Amino acid sequence: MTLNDNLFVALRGAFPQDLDEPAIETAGGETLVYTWRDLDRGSAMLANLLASLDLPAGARVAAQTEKSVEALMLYLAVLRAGFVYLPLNPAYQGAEVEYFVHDAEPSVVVCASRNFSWLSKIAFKAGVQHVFTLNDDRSGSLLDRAAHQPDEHTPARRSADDLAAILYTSGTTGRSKGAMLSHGNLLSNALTLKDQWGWRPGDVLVHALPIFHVHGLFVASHGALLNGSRMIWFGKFLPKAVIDRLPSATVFMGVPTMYVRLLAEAALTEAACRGMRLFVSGSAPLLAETFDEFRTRTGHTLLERYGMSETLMLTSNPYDAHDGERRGGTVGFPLPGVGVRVRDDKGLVAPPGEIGDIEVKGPNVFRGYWRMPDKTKEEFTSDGWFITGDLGKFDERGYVVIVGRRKDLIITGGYNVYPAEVEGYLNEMTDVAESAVFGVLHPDFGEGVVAVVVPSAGSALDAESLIAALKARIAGFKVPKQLFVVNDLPRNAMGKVQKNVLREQHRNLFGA
Ligand code: MLC
Ligand code: AMP
Repeated sequence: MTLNDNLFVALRGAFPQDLDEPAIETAGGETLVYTWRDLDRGSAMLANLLASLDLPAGARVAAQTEKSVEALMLYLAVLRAGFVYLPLNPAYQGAEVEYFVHDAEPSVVVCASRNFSWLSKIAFKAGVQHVFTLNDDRSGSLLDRAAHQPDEHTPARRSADDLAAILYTSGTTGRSKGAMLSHGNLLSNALTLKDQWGWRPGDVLVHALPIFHVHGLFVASHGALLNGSRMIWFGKFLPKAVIDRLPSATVFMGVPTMYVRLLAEAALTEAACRGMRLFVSGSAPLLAETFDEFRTRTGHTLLERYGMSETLMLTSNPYDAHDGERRGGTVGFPLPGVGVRVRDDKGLVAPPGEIGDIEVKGPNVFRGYWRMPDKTKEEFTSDGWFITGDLGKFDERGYVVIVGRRKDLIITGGYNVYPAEVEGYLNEMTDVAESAVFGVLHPDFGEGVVAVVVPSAGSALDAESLIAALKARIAGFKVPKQLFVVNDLPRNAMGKVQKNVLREQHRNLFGA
């Protein structure tokens, strides 16, 4: 394997000698066992189907499907055939999908059959040539068509700088940006994590994360695949069922909400976790009480790491005790080969203990935002460091501590919500003069989305109807859990809405 290769070649090269061994076992519903040969053949047939479509070089393949092993095979097939994978949260609705399809101009869209009628209209209108369906019960036109393809396929030659995936993220001022990740970005990060987290023969990963974000698609799946490790595969995170499967596994990865929900189950005991080697947490801040309670209940210390779509993983707490303890409230040390620095307001590199902007450099850092060269430039310093938008510091022992965010972003249950986007949808509703969206502590989701809305002069608004209207337009996780109709918004002398005042006023809303 070389670092300058198609990522698929590296993943395929790690498959065990005996391809008839189980690779993935589905859980939480029907139990199906997929062998390594199934992954190889399935991804070859899908890659051959893509190759038969005569797509232009660099074509994007967008997938808005439920989680399934076949959806993972589709991702592998896109890599294998040398195209660019564009995963989309199945919770996205019409307006959201329309933006991504117009912006990314995919050549192929794969969606669930139940969404085909509206999604295909959007896609064909935007000039997409091929729309296939794929469901989580192995049905759909994608597999029907792939069934006629040969089950062998030579991976397309790709080099480290070639694009492998686009992940849509951010959009602080409204527009979501497509982070372009290369084969080299993904492979270098996966190899680093394999080494850092001590992946070893016999490991079994419980995979219960969604596969349209960095955490589930790259960190978790690449981790297992690159180690030739079996996965116990949950289409949906089901805490009780996950605990039932821990005795047959060694590694679990989750967002803090998943740990909160696991801890809510009496079945989460030391005995249930006896065979486990590693629990990783990331994507959102992990509360100290979750960290402490998990250790008390299970005897395991959560390993917290820090990442983002644009940079993959940047830092990690140590796996090996020789390298240091896992410190709650920190996200650990910069990963080997990854430069992380903190700069103060004057642009100087801050000494330990001082808070500033977290910036990153390394082979993990993305190739820029899709068709947004100016935006890309803005988010890099003149000396080539990517500005994460997170605020933090190094502690006295060199661990990175995240203390806040410069970007106006809410992270709820590991999903990012951009207040400006939700405000945009609210403000265009009839009788809404203006709105403010913000996050407050939530016992389950970490942060819960809240909105305050001002009606236009002489009109009345009703919170329930506004929430229902939003639910009909945008993904459920973005919809405020609480919405208040108010007369005006608190503003500072400059006329800027004071979200800190709103957050303070509603601090105890969810009893967190
Ligand atoms: C679902 N809902 C959410 C939500 N998930 N609301 C707020 N925040 C969330 N994260 C809504 C649903 O729309 C539904 O609304 C209601 O909450 C109840 O849903 P649920 O059944 O409780 O949710 P569930 O399906 O169990 O999902 C919860 C979850 C899921 C925590 C399992 O959100 C999840 O998988 N989160 C992981 C996200 C993730 O992978 N992030 C990684 C990003 S990568 P209604 O109104 O319909 O009832 C990244 C980089 C890095 O950040 O460092 O890793
Ligand atoms: P995304 O754009 O979805 O990739 O989200 C990336 C953001 O998630 C980062 O910029 C951080 O703000 C946040 N994040 C990821 N991991 C952690 C963590 N361990 N602790 C706190 N925030 C995190």
